[in-house]
Amino acid sequence: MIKSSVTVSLVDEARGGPFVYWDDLAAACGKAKGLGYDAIELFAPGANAVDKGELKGLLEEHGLELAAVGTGAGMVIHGLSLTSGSASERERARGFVKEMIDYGGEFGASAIIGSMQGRHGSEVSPDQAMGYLKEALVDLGHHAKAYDMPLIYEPLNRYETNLINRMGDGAALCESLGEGANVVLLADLFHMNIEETTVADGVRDGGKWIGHVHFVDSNRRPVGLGHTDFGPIVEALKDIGYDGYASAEAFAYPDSDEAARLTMEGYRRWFG
Ligand SMILES: [Mn+2]
Repeated sequence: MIKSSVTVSLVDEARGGPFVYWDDLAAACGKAKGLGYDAIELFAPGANAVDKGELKGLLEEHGLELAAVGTGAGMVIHGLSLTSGSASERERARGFVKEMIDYGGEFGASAIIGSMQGRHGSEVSPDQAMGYLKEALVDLGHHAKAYDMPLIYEPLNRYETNLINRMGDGAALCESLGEGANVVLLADLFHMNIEETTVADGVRDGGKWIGHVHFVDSNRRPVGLGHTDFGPIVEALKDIGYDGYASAEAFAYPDSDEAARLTMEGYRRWFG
């Protein structure tokens, strides 16, 4: 059974980014529950941004799960990257992610490596960057084992990383790390619309490694407001036996409430 989730951002520096609800966690939880969501996905400035007791109370009050926690604040606030040319910066990046793994872990939520993967460039060759990325994923996936939750790695489109852009390459990366590495893939339908031959083919290429889905239309607007053909994608997700979250990582377009409502409408249409 694929479950529904909606993103909540508390990160000022990410203003205008692809998150449905903003700023007010308590209000977002109330609205998510009102629309029938199973969970929220939290994008926070760091592991100390929201008191764990407060989050626990809100989730319990509304009968919501925590689907996952983002780690991109390490990049957008602190400029950290797991593939930086500086060893100390790579170490700080891992430290930031470990704190987020520890934070989410207590709620049974995985941490997501998206923008924190960084990119290769003048100081770091493609081979070096892939080496740093693999080392980091193994270390962080191992760290996540304490919570019996996998680490989620997200291939991004070419404008956001030059490391891994396609699900097939992501699956090969996971294969190379091995099952024991405790790393799964995030299938973000927006990135895939740019990079894959078809999004459905990309889902099949990711196959058993897919552990999380960002459920969004072709233009990063809520499901139904772009040109994505969801039928074949949903069929592919069923074929691979996917049973994680379909999480709304979409612009608050035309506004947060409508984006959340439209995504839930899409979720019910495609997965209900
Ligand atoms: Mn995403």
